[in-house]
Amino acid sequence: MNVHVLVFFLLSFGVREVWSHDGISPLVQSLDGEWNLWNSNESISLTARVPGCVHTALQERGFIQDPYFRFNDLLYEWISLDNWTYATTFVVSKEFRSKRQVLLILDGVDTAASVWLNGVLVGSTDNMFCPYVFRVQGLLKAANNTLTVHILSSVVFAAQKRNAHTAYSVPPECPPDVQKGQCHVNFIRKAQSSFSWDWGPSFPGAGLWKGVRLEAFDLLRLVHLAALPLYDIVRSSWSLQVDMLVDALVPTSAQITLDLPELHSSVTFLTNIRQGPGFTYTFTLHVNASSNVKLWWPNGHGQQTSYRLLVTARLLDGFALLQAQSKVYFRRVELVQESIAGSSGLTFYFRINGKPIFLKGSNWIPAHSFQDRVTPHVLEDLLGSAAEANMNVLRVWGGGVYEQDAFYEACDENGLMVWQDFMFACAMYPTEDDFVRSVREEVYQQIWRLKSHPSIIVWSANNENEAALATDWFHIPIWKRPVYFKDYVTLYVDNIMAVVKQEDPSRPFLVSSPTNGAESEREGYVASDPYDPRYGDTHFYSYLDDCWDWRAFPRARFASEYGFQSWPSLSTLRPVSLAEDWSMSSRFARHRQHHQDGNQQMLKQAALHFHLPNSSEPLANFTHTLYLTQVMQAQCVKTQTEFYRRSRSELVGGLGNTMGALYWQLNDIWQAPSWSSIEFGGKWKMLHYLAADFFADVLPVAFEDDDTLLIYAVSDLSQDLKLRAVVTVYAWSTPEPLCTLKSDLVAVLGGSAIAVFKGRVAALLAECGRCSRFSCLLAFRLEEGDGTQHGPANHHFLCSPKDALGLRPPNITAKVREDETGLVVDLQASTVAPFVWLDAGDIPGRFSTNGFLMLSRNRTVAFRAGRNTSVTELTQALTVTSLSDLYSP
Ligand code: BMA
Repeated sequence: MNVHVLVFFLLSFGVREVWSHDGISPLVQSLDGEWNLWNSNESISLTARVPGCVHTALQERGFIQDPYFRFNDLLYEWISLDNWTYATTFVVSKEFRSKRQVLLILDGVDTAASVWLNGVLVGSTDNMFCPYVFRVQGLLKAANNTLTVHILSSVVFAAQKRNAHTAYSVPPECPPDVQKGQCHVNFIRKAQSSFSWDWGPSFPGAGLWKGVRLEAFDLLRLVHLAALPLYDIVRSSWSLQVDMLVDALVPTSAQITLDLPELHSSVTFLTNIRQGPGFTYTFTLHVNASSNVKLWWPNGHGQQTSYRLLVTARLLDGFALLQAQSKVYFRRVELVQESIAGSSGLTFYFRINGKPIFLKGSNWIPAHSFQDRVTPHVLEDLLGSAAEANMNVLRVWGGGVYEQDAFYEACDENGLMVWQDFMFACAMYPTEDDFVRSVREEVYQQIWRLKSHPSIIVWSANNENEAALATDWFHIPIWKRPVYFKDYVTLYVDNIMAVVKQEDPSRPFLVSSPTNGAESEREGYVASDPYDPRYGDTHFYSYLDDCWDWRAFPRARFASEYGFQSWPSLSTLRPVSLAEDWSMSSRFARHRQHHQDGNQQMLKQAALHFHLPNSSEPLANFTHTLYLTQVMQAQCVKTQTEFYRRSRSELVGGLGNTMGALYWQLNDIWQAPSWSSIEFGGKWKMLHYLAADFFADVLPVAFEDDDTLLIYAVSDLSQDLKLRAVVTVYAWSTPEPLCTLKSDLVAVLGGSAIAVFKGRVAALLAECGRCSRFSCLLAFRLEEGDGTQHGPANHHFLCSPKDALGLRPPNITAKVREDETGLVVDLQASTVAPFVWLDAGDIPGRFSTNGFLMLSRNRTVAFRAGRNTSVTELTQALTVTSLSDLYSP
């Protein structure tokens, strides 16, 4: 080697900036920006942003309206049936072309495409989740270089692949009609929900959804830098495993130095870098024993301290080859599956830094059909909302996309653990060589991109495919089943698991969700009943059983999916609808509902406890119905989540020791009814406000067992407390309490749930004088001996609100004013008001509390606006609804 080349890289978790040091070393030329775009017969030709997609370009240039408006998903089906070509022209400097190697890198192509540089086919793509790197040295000229990407219709491509698969069918062929989607999405490595889902439209997008660039270098390129923290239990010491993936043009001897300046730890290795594009190197840096390593903790359990890792590589004579920097965190993760005394199953819980953690959170789906619209603001808002609601985990569900780097960075910083699925959902998949090869590359690339993130605590290979196979969703005749079982093991075990274990042994791996975990593995990776509550995680949905009755729920070890639908508010629907759409019987209301019988199920579930709205005024009737679906959803998910949380320390008939509650689903992809707790656009539904309470560190939970009322104290704290329940009886007819009872103080150990109050309902009511199940309700809270309250106040209805005696319209008045904290709303009510709901219309923002039971005549609620607003504007926009407002006398 005769050239002393200075190669400088700055790396920070996948977001890589590279700069030229002296004009001769690795050069990067971004090809992002404005490209030309046309369809197959060139009847449409326009300019389009890269990164971006065809739909966004067409909308920005006025060829189409908002794809989300009314029925446009149907109207614009032609876009995904056509082929599209992206092209750009660019100059390349002499210096750039003189480098020994030049790479053309496309970080994300959606999906099946051929890539041409100056008329030469440089390669093809078939996987949205893989970056593509082509070696193009020699193909570039000084000016007028043209890069052309021909993208095939994903719908047509998937159908071709399906038709070529003649030996046996790979179900499902098509989504159910109610989803109005496209067929054969399991044959294309693309966001599976883009062909439609039960909460989302069919927009099989096309485009260059991530960046495009050229990189030129003479000697070597650092493709990936990853760091994994390792803990030595015997010595109680930390070290860092540093993995590097290097593309080297010539063999090189180098000195690699790893440095953690804040921890006064550093080490240098002499290593031989081999020639080739994909060799990996692993080094270990022991952290100085005298340094105090601060750990990464989940939200609610501690800080998320990060450190800087500096990596330099030098030639033996001291010249710098490479310099990189990365954020690193220290945390341990274990998935504990052990036998339990008194149960035939196994535990299933996560231990972080040695501490068992109850996982509280939700499931994440793609935040938009068109990923270029998922801006940093959208991510911050959604992830901030999750953390604010006291969540500590999100599951990145397997029917969407591996999220962008900014998503995982924000999760690291917010202490949000990530259960990361691989992108396979609700289907069988082919296992032909080319498909498996592409999947292996996808898994490899994603693992390397993501493995440094402490937030990711588990890899999970698919969503519900074990269950689909075991419980025969697709009606596969018995004699044909062995093929599908074999394919299942081939894809998820022999390939995906094999790559994961090779590239990242630092985390637990699950083959599916739901799964029985270790028990599924024992049964050959497909358990006879993957929903068995004694093992692993469980998904549970039941829309018509009474959700106020906790007996309806499985006492699972870990509930990773459960939920109920609701409608978003009118302010969210308004921009994509017309006044004629605003009724439950409209074509629009039916069109946006992608779950079979979803609208009826919501009303039936609501009708179990509430009268349905009866306003003769159609718009009021519609908005009241939207509101009521949110009340129903919030109450159902609250009841179910409280059941899981109070089950953490208990075994009943061998079931329980529940250690996770992730409801389905956090966010929305468009404006439609769904299971989400946050509407498209970021507005919190009632459920999300309630989640902030039912996920609180310390939570009082009440339930009835026969006629006995029990109040549990649930604590996720580390320290022990002594708490008692304070129960107050109210009549529906008046906000003045009738009487208050206090239990004895009970020791509530950190990380446990325990009964603090137990008493017969009849006796409790009798003590309060003239009170019945129908005329009274209970409010309760937890306090220490000195009266200090822990956790939020909670309440328990003794009858359905539809049967409540004395519940009258509360005539709530609201007055907006400004104080030193910002805008606040003073509420006044004449009587008890359930489910008080403040809606700021189009003004983005959050109330300090919402959807609450108002048990006093006055209450002040703060409003944190998402943009500049005023007392006048909020006064005009604000509506306040409570349950009694739904019913005209
Ligand atoms: C589960 C999820 C999703 C689906 C949801 C609601 O099955 O994994 O596939 O959207 O339920 O039906």
